[in-house]
Amino acid sequence: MMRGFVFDLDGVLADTAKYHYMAWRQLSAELGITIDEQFNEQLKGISREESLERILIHGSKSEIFSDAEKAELAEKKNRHYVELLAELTPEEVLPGVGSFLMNAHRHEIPCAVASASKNAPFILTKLAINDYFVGVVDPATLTKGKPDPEIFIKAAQLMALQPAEVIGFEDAQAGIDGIKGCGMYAIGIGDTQQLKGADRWAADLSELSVEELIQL
Ligand code: B16
Ligand code: MG
Repeated sequence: MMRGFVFDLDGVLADTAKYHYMAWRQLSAELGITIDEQFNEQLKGISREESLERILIHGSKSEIFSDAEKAELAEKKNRHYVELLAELTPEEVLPGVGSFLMNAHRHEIPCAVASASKNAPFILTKLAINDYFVGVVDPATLTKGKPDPEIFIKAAQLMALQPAEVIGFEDAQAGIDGIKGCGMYAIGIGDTQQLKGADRWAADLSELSVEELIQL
């Protein structure tokens, strides 16, 4: 039996990826670097600092900036991202999220969040789904980001469960790799054609049943 669920945020609970993309595109344009949606795919699930590094390498500008300047650039992107998040409302949860979380609660299945985003607590509060989670892993406490399984192992610990008792939901390849890396059951969410190694795939949570999943 499965005893707990761990959710990625961006792309699984809410479509915040579009705001990340808008904020990165604005910063990139200011730096004279062009990024498109296809490039943006490889930023999903990746930390803010690592995302900036990938953009700078893409624009052959990684060597130009000092570490302090890179920290300031990452901060600038975040200021713009947080401005965009101000408009976020509970209606922007992805399809099926509300009823799935309610069902999990009804069955007393604990849920946790394993997001690379340092803005996760703020976003969960804006979406009004904060109370459904026993915990949110703080990405600042991690020694390695996704695809390392550390964040998912910590999420299982927050629920006092073994990874093998937990189902993980992810929209990014780095996340699926992290989930499988600690022996959890992985469900790929979204336009999942490209997600390799998941145990199962769904367009969104509305296609999945809590009652069926806990029997796995
Ligand atoms: P922040 P997830 C990730 O969220 C995003 O997919 C990724 O694009 C972003 O860079 C990362 O969070 C860090 O976010 O800048 O808000 O700390 O998919 O792991 O929920
Ligand atoms: Mg994601």
